[in-house]
Amino acid sequence: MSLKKVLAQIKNHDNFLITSHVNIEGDALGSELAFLRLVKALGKNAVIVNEDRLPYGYGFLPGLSNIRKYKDNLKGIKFDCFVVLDCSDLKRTGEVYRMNKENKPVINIDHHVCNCRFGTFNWVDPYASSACEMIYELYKKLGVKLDKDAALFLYVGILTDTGSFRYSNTTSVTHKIVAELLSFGLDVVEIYKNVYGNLPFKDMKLVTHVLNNIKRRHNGQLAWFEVSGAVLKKYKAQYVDLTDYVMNFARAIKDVEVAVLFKENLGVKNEIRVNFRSQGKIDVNKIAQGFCGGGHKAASGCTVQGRLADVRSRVLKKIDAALDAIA
Ligand SMILES: [Mn+2]
Repeated sequence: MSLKKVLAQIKNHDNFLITSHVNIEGDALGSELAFLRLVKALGKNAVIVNEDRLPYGYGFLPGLSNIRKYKDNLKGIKFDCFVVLDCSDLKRTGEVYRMNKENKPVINIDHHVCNCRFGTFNWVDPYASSACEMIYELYKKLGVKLDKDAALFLYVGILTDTGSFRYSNTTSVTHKIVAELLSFGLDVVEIYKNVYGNLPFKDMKLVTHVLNNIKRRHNGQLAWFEVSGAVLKKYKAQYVDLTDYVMNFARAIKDVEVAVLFKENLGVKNEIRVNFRSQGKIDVNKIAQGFCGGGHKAASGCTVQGRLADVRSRVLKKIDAALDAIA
């Protein structure tokens, strides 16, 4: 069993480099910090290296000084095991995977359906709500006691990946785990305020601009938004991921089955990030895979080369066809 092998690898190594995916968010960050705390409790060394800077809303988490940015001076980091969390593909770590020049064993712990099993040791559980739910299991299996900080990290990951416990990945197991985490005295009001109530005002202006230009097609079953590079520049928004904000509004509209956000990449010409959300009838993991992306049945994404209008038309046609197929 892959979990057993992962447990053995954790026991057998002493120095871990931990990373996750680009566009880092709650589950990636929470699982990294919780994994780091876990191995430190076992008397081992660990450091987290991420491609991106910390997103808004997570500055309140303890232990952030354990996180280094890939662009920073990383000399002196030694590791004998490379741990990738909440990440479907090694290339989704950005450039961080390049640090494993000496081909140290790679542990891959993830819950994405589309995970490509890139690790030397893979533990992939698509039924877990979040990577954090899997890290919780590691604590139990390794006999490491949770404390308030570990509970906080795990809670943040589960909270964000389940859309605050309202997506279909929320199970009785999820709630049982969360019940235990809350017993450490977590302040759910304060956590929610930090994660979801911290958007800079100019970013909210961008959100309202994007919402204002929402479009629908397919008898209102398909809603979509787009954010051009020009609009991003105009609003000088700092927050990189508007997806959850605009998608929540799209999903609130009667009859909407699928919502899509197209965003021009400011850094790379003719590269479009596409994010999908589904109410359940359409498997958007499959749609994203058609464009070399992936994720979950109800939430996925891909990066497509091409001009915004061309990419948009190609992607929307695929969703039209999927909606036709269930009609
Ligand atoms: Mn996740």
